[in-house]
Amino acid sequence: MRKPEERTIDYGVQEMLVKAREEGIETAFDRADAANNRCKFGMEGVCCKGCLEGPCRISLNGKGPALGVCGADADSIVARNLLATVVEGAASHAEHGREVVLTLLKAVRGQAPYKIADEEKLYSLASGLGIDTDGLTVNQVAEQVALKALEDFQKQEGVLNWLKLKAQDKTVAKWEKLGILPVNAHLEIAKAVKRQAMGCDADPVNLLKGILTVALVDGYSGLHMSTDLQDVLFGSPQLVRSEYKLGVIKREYVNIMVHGHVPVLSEKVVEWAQKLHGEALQLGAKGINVVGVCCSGNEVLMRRGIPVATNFASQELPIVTGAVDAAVVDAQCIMPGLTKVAGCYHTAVITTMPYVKIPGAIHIEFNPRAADDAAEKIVRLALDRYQQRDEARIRIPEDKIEVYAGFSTKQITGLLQKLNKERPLQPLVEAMEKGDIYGIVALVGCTNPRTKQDWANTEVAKYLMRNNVLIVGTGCAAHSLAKFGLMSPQGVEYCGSGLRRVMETLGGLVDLPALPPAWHMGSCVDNSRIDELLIAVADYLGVEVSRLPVAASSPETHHPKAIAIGSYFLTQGVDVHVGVKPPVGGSELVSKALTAGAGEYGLTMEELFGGKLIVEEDPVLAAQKLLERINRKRKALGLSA
Ligand code: XCC
Ligand code: SF4
Repeated sequence: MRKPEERTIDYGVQEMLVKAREEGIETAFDRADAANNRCKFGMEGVCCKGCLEGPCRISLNGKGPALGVCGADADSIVARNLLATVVEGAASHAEHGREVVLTLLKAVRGQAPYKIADEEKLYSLASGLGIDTDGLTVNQVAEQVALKALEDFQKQEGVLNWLKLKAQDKTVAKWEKLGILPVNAHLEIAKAVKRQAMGCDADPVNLLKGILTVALVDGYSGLHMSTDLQDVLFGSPQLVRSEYKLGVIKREYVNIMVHGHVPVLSEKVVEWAQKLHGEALQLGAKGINVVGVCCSGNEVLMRRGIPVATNFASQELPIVTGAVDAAVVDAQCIMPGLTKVAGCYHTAVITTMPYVKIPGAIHIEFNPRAADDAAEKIVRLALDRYQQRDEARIRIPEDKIEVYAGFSTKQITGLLQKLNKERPLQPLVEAMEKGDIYGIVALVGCTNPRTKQDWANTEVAKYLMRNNVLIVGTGCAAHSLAKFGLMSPQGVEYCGSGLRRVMETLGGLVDLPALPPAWHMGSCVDNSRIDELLIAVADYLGVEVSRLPVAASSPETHHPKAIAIGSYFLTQGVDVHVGVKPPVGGSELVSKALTAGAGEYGLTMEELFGGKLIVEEDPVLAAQKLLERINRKRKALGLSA
């Protein structure tokens, strides 16, 4: 059993791990320790459960079977398994996108209680999609945009509308040549599920191409579409101040934790928490306090400044404070363990989606049409549970910290316009050319109960910042950086002098001593914002994204979605680091295709697109490798090394 300080560097979480142990409550960290004897075949990706002739396992030392019963070898099995993983990630994100589309469509047809919040973004999407808006009302424009989005789940030929809308033309031409352009999200997902099934695609190179197609589905029908339409519905984020860590849970308030991903739910919970404020007062509480976890937390933080309690690995720990009255979830990254922990307290765990239920949870179905009804019920349930608290068992860590979030591309360009009205990217690009900003690294992805929570995420970021690399963060990795001060003006303490200077100048434009050197760009679907920023810089320089001195890093990965996002960045030629080994080691072909340099091994990602996968568990070595890659790209661009 690891000690609390070996499981996480977050003091509040450590304190709650001790409390959990005292009270005999098991958490994901305990289960990770107990499940220590991991299957080597699984870890290397050579276990196939594709049919009832198996499971088949390919020997790792050459002394056992080299083929499955059907004759599949390690290369096919590893490639198929990886495809299945990327499909899970892309399906999660594409379904997220589709839910948002349907919400928008119902809203503008008067069938769901949501309104358009960002007309400017709506019109820019409409124009990008080639919609003639002449004579149309705002709602009619939104309807046309939503229908264009729906086409990406229906059409039988052509290319995803959202890909054409968002990707760089030159890169699209590359994908076209390779034959990996996706037609429609559902079709590609179904095709991929079929091709990895028993007796279908066995050619590892062809399977890798299949992975790239699904990665593009993830990027466009998942990330970009979700962010775009969420901004239309709920507004594009602007700089916002808030707080992080378990100390944001307040003893005198009714506490509701929102967890999951799609803001269609969390936005309504926030709204109803405000509406029922008076009823909380009547119960003797000071109000209703909504706190976020994981990406739902990111969504309401970015747009509403709602504080964040914690990230993935420690999602059960807010409940251990004894002061969370309801935990409401939608989909993805919800540990079934939540209801076991909640069962030891008065906390109600509320599931909301018909296809995401957990034994022991209360199910209140949430759909856009009945959004107000459901959200009201959810908040009332929290009020009800508040009255059942056991005061004697409440202990809330005091630790909390200030953050600034809300870095949408709109926010960033708006800010830079204060320096250069006509060409806002000029100051940023100039700083990059001078080396004051040596490069940009997207610090993304998760935390993982098997590794020390927040440690690798923050170590990689700090090392890079010292070397003047600007960090842009999303997902649970952004939570890690926020929890440790890197997303506040104080974060400049960790910066090299160039980066520090730039952040101080930019901070001055918004009356802050400095801008945080790690920009919080949102949830995991908001990796689209990072993509958008990189494309804007690349277009400004007249090059492809693959040539920029930038990279992505996910030091504490766990979810298939993170693997899908990483694959998406690889298709654009961005180097991607992961700090947890993906299960591909059993196939030299697959691992080399991902990790070898151009010319080092047959056909590789680097050769095709210009970026590769870097697998490195040690955060310092990882940061050094990323710097070396950035250095190389700087030189190739003719910038000082
Ligand atoms: Fe899940 Fe988005 Fe990973 Fe966090 S970062 S653990 S995927 S919640 Ni998406
Ligand atoms: Fe074994 Fe082939 Fe069936 Fe996989 S698909 S379980 S390798 S027989």
